[in-house]
Amino acid sequence: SERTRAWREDRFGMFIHFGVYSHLEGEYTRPDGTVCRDAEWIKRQCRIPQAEYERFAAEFNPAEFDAEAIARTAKEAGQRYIVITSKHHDGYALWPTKVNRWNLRDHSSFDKNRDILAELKAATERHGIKLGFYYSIWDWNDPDAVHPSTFGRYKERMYAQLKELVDNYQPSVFWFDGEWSTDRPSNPWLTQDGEALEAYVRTLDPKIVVNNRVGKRRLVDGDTGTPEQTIPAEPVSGQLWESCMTLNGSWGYAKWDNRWKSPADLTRNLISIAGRGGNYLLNVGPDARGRIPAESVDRLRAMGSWLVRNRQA
Ligand code: FUL
Repeated sequence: SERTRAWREDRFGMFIHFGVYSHLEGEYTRPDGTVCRDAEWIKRQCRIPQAEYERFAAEFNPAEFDAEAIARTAKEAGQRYIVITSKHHDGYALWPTKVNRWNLRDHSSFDKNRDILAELKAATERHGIKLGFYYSIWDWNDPDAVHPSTFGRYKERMYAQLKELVDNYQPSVFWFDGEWSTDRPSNPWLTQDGEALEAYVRTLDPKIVVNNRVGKRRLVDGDTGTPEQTIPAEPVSGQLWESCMTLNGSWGYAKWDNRWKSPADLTRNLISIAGRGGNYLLNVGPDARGRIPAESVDRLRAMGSWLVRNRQA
């Protein structure tokens, strides 16, 4: 369709996982001194108490987040769009949402005058790159999100946040996630919830590309399929798709994770995905200060120079 034509031609994008979890850099030391490791799931996997996670958030200060450098890195890599976690499962918003105070403006040690999504919007525009948002339907922070009887209240806040994102930053993509959560066993995210959410996004801006994780429906109903860490041998016929992958083994920054993929493997992935008609969304996880790890930048540069050498960029 008209909506997805440009997206298909974009082929290669940058995924960015960034949030309070980045402040922990993949490691949580429990009160008894033992260490628990994870990345963006660290709150759940390491059972960090809510009050303590909130204290980490209050310390979070990504002062070195450099949207211009990120956009330039994407450009040099041959990437044509960026999808950043506006809100991951922990519910923390990277923009100054008015819906609650669980966000980078109101609950951090970061400069109150900065808005990193606005900075990224401006930088991507300068470089002719599109900006999209990952948004988790699943929310570990909002108490109304887990109870069927209160879920409607959570949904209103979610809809209000999505409207803020569209009004403030005009995203080209909404990359939903977490609709598969089993946190509400008696009332999981229903088919009609996904359909209603997609219809709502269309009312905000009909041009926005939406991924299939908006809801549990037949894959072909969503704009784009989302294979994770794999290249489908046989893509679903008639469905657009995008393989998302990490550069090492983690989405969020983890200082211990040195399972870096080689530039040759990454370039092979890109070629094989493009050859099968898919898009490649390759992830970087900025550290606590907001910097993309040098290992990631090096790999993206190597891919970009391969593309230029082979006249693909
Ligand atoms: C998954 C999430 O649970 C992971 O944390 C990550 O965001 C990945 C891209 O999607 O569903």
